[in-house]
Amino acid sequence: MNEREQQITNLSKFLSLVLRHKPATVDLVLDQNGWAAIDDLIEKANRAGIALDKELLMYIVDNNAKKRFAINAERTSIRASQGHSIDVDLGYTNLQPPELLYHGTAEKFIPSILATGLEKRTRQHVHLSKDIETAIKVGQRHGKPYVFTVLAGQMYTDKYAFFLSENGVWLTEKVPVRYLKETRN
Ligand code: HQG
Repeated sequence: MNEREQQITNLSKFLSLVLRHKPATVDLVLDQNGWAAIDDLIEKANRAGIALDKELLMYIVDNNAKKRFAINAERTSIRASQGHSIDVDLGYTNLQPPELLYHGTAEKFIPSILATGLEKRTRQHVHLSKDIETAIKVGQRHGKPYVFTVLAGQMYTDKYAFFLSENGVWLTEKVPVRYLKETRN
């Protein structure tokens, strides 16, 4: 990674931190839907010694591989599209998911997951991927990856709510063990 790429990665992590988990680290306040005013965010970041301007911010939003951040229509506010630990209302509507979704985790979590099902832990939702490759990448963040197949269509029939984040991640409240299956390619 060159210096510019490292700077972009660090800033992207900073944005995830303040827009998903800890806005107070730079004195930022998010509204109830998770939005921060862009000018305010930049000013507070600068005050905390973080070099950020509007051009750089927009570059990160547009070029982020996972499209983690969304900008409002007026281009005045920014929020994270998913991944929050703080309580925000993202306003997504309940949507019928594909028949199968995937959850990438680490092998070490399998016994616990098979005991209690998938729980959202520190986040606002359990995160599910639409394909196995993405799920493997998510799981790798935690250790040796393992992918559960989630019977999402069946869950939806059984009245579990599903939401699709603006960046293509499926979200739900929890996944009981009976909807988890071994993944077969
Ligand atoms: C595990 C990234 C034991 C769960 C990704 C996961 C995603 C359990 C971990 C997004 C469990 C939580 C979210 C149980 C769940 N017993 N372990 N009963 N239930 N777990 O990071 O899904 O790069 O909060 O399997 O791409 O890994 O940040 O959730 O391993 O979309 O944009 O508890 O974060 O996106 O870990 O990742 P996380 P996640 P970003």
